[in-house]
Amino acid sequence: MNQKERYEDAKKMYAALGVDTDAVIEALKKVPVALHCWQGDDVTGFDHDGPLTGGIQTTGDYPGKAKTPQELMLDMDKALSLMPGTKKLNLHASYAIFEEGEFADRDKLEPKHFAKWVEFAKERNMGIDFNPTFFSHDKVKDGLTLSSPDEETRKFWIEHGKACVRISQYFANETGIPCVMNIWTGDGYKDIPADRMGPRLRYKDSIEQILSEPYDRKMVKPCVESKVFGIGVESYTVGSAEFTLSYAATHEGCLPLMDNGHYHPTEVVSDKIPALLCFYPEIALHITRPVRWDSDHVVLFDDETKEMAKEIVRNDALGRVFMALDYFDASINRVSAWVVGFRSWQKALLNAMCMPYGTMKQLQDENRMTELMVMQEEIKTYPFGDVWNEYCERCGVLADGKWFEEIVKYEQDVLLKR
Ligand code: RNT
Ligand code: ZN
Repeated sequence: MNQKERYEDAKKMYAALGVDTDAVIEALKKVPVALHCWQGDDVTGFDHDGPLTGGIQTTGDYPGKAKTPQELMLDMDKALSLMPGTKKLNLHASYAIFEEGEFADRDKLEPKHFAKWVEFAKERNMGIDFNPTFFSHDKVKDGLTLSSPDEETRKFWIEHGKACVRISQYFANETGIPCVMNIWTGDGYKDIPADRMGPRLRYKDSIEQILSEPYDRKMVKPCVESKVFGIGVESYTVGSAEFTLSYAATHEGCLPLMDNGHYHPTEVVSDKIPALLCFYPEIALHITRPVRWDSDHVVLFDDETKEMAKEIVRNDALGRVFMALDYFDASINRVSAWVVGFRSWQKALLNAMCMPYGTMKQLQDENRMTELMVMQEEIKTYPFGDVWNEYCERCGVLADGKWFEEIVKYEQDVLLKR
């Protein structure tokens, strides 16, 4: 059987469950997922020479890392060509592109420093998401930024945040697509603090000041990302889960952002998604793979990834959840890391969309839990791979088993020559 025939067979099997795979494929094509620029260069960026700080780390020294905006864009283009679906670009402020001899510190960043990214995104019909960069900078004082007791330090970072609101508005205006602006800081303490509330009150005030900068609520979507701990900030993080959820709940227009690497290892974000959807009109996600801790491994098509996608799809929330990938692995081919992660999340969404939720919910509500278990187990061995291959083909990208040859070639021709 060739791929078309296999797809036709699969389509019939899903149709018997009441799932229209053609409609699913068309629907998924339109769902935007943000691709993070920082996988391409180990979260280095272009505005500083110092190390990566803020409690996050990359490990590995695989050859071919992008060192200039041109290289990063070239690599990203290669990756994009191997990913099905609608892509959005996710940038950090540290990826500002300066002219020869020009420099602007984080508090002085302007839209013009991102004009080349806008051009890149527009040529590829992509929207842009944005992140102020509150790390890897000499004005991070004693590990603190927006929560610093030093008013000059705090002011600098508030000004950075405000500059980023203006840049986010510029991205939204230029692309015509809403810009999600995510606030995350690594602020915290390695050892036991004496005051856990003071830093949080300052953080709250700082975010309020940043978001007092005018912006169009429909086009710029500010979020606050929580975290349980980071390297060097093991005892206390200012932006904890309770802090960010409460902030978002009490500040209209601000979304909570959950990164599935930022919770205790037995907590699952898949269960938190429907809880938040009961209260928030919109939420945001950073999709990653935490291995024992917030290790930011490449996203795979694994159980929790599938569950997260299911919660978004079966609650009819694809239009309410802003999805972005967030991981960085320097130990493997970085372009491949981008592609595997993006394709895995696409697979998870497609898989979630191929489930007969109406029937399954009914079984649950009628307490027919035995049948529900049997059905959920049997769907696992349905011919999902044939639907996935068809989806890739209809998106004009190479199927599994084919795309990796392109990576090998690109590594030989481009990456190893750097
Ligand atoms: C860090 C957070 C944050 C960063 C990016 C680079 O733990 O997840 O989102 O990964 O901003
Ligand atoms: Zn994150």
